[in-house]
Formats: sequence, C-alpha cells, structure tokens
Amino acid sequence: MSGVDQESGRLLKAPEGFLSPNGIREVMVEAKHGRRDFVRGAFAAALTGVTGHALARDPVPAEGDPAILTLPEHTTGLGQAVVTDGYGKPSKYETNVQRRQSPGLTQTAQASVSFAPLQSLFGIVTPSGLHFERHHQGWWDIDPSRHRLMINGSDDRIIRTPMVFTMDELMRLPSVSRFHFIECGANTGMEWGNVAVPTCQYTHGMLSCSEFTGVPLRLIFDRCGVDYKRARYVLAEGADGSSMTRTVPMELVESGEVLLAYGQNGEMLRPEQGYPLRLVVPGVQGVSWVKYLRRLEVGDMPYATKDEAIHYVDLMPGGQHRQYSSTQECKSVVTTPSGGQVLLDKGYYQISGLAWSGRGKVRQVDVTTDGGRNWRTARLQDPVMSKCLTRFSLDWQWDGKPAIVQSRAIDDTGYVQPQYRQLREVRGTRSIYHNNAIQSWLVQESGEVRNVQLS
Ligand SMILES: Nc1nc2c(c(=O)[nH]1)N[C@H]1C(S)=C(S)[C@@H](COP(=O)(O)O)O[C@H]1N2
Ligand SMILES: [Mo]
Repeated sequence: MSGVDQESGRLLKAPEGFLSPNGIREVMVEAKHGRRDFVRGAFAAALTGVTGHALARDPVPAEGDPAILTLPEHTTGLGQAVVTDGYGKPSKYETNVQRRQSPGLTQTAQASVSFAPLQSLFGIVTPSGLHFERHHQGWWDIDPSRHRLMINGSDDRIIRTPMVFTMDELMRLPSVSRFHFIECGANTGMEWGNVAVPTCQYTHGMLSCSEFTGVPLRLIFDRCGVDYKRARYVLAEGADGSSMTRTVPMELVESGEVLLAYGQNGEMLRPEQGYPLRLVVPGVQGVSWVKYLRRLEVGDMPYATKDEAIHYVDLMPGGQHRQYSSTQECKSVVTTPSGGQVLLDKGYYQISGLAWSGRGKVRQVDVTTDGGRNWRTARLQDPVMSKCLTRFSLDWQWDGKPAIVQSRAIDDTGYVQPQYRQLREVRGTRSIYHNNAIQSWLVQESGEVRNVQLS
C-alpha cells in the first residue's frame, strides 16, 4: 500500500524511510500533477521518520557498532519452513519498492500507466513484477490454449501462405533469448515545458528491461512465403479492445531482431506484459511492442492507423506534426542520487544510473556534479548490449554543498544525448513524446535531492 490518497495525492501518513542502493535514504513520494511541494513535504517527513543511524555514513570500525554483539533471534532460533505457496515474494522490508501510478494523470485505471521504481533497482534487469505498465484498455489474462496468431496480407503475391498459429505451434519453433529495454515514447513527456514530477520513477519510469524469449519473426514470415520485395511493412494488432495498431518497417524484421516473444526473465510473460504473446521490436518505442498479439498483416505501405496519424506524433515548434519517429534515441538518467532521495551525510557516494539507445550500444556516459562545468567519464558495467539498458557508475565525495548531478550518454553511432536547450531549439516545448534530454538532480545542502531544469 502506498501512503498516498490516490485521489488527492495527499500524504496519508509519514512515509517510512528505507535504504536504497548506495545507502541513500529513500523517501516515498507521490505527486499530483507533479507539484514540488510533495518533495518538500516528504523531506520533512523523512527527517522525522529516520530510525537508523550510520545509514549513509562511511563504514565505521567494527567496535564502533555494539549491535554486532547482540545475537538476534534469527541466529539462535529455528527459521521458517520451506515456502509452500510455490512462488516466492520479496522481503517484507522491501514493500516500498512498488510500481506506482501518478495520481490524476489518467481518467481511468484501464487506460493508464504504472511507473517502474528505477531508483530502487540494481543492475539492468527489471524484476517482472515491477515492469512498468501501459494499457490502453486494461489488461487481460488470456487462456494460451485458446490464443491464436494470424499472419496475413492483402494478396498472394505479398504472402504465399497466410497462416494461423497456436501457442504450442509457436513454442515448438527455434527460439532465442535476448536482453532489451522497452521505453514508452511518452516517457519523460511531462517534463517538456518545465519540471513536472518529483522522482525518477515518474520522470523516467516508463522504462524497463528484460530478457525476452521468442521466435524471430523472420522465421515465421519465411514459412508463410512473404515476398520481402513487396511486403515492406507489417501491421501489428493486439487481442484487447484498444484497437491499438502500429506499422513496423520490414527492415527491422529482416534484421532478425523482431521477436514473437512469450518469455520474459526466464518465465512466461506476465499478463500485464501481454501474456501469452507480444511483439518485441528492439530500439523502437513501446507502443509498437503490441501485447496479446493476435494478427500481423504484411503490406506495401505504412498503414496510417490512428496510433500513427493522431497519437505518437511530435508537435514541432512550427505547429506541424512529425510522424513515424519511432526509434528511441540515446538517453540516460542518474537513479542515485535522484529526486526524492535524501543524502544523510557528506562523504562517499556511488553515483549510479542507466543509459540506453534505440540505435545500438551505449559507448560512453559522462557524469557531472557541477551542472555541466566539468564532466567525468563513468564506468560502464558489463555486459553492454545493443538496445539494452547499460548500468553506469562513478565515485563521488559529496562535500555537503549544493551539487547538480547530470549524466550524458553517447551511443555507438556517435549521437550525444542533448541538453534541454538543444532539444527545445529543434522540438519546441509542446511535444509529448520522445524527450531524451539530459536530466538534472539538485542535491541541496540539506541533502534533499530534487528535480530541476537548467535553462
Ligand atoms: N495490445 C496492446 N499492446 C500494447 C499496448 C496496449 O494498450 N495494448 N500499449 C502499448 C504501449 S503504448 C506501450 S508503452 C507498451 C507497454 O508495455 P508494458 O505494459 O509491457 O510495459 O505496450 C504497448 N503494447
Ligand atoms: Mo507507450
């Protein structure tokens, strides 16, 4: 349960502080329409709610902490019996690590979003139960034995043998497992005009990364006798009622990257993620990763569906719309320290964050703690994979003075993640989608971290 009234966004009780990666005290913050007051409110609550000590300090010598001399019950007593409910859950001490909805962001809970708690995660894989969700018409738990996938086209010159597959038939075919990020095109979309939301969960949490398992779509298209010279586009359709359809260029299928995925992080997809079958389109915005996939049509031109003509278009400064801008450009975000967290003391911190590019691998990430005057190159943690999240880190001694922390990613095409000023010069301030600007977090003297934008 979150400590926030979902309707009003009001804090119902003092949020409990808890330890996040790198020993920074985490504060549960929720925002209604992204007001800064919540950061302040939560900060005050965090100070009163602090129970531990030495949580964010440099380690103390062993004799410094008498707690080590007391033998707790778990050292002397008998532990719990083997779990019988068959599917493990996180520790009860981790209940603050939740995906969250932004109160007031959407009118219904069906056509809605939940954000992944990036500030609480390690490494690059998003636990399946914390994967962000974007549904246009609610989620379903579809019976896989009744699910079908149809592959068709307008005539037999474009596709020789249209086919219908059962899940059993698909799952018998040769499969691959690959790590990829999925990012909603609207991720960070609230920040175009100004600072809108307090935490990186809300600024960047429509982003997740999994190991997906499935059949390369090219293999199925080969079996159906698709004529790749004519069939240059694919229309993907889901089995939910949202009529959400997107055109996928055939080059992506021919490259072997597009998957008909049924597996996620070693098990079947979660219902929220499209069980039993979804399209995985590496590097492309989330909307093309059609869930509950029931039909693929091949054709010789883009389909210009409503989700291509009116939605997922970029309003440019001149008033015109940019269409089919589907690739997620290179982007990064520092997840610790990030908005809503509190640094309890000066001293050593590991700055850590995520970088990704829809065009390939992340080549380099630079980090600044002085708002961009000086940049240092961060460590990239292996493995660095194409169209996948990359974890970066950097050592930092915080001197207790205000600091502005930013990260700037460069991908292997040489593309450099832009500053807000540079992005707005080209794209204006009234867009929704495809905001990949450099994020700034202000560490205040009090230790409170907040979302800021530099002009
Ligand atoms: N069938 C179906 N597929 C869908 C959607 C949907 O509402 N219905 N939403 C799309 C959008 S906009 C995004 S960002 C991703 C979100 O995937 P996730 O819920 O697994 O995070 O799914 C896409 N595929
Ligand atoms: Mo999306």
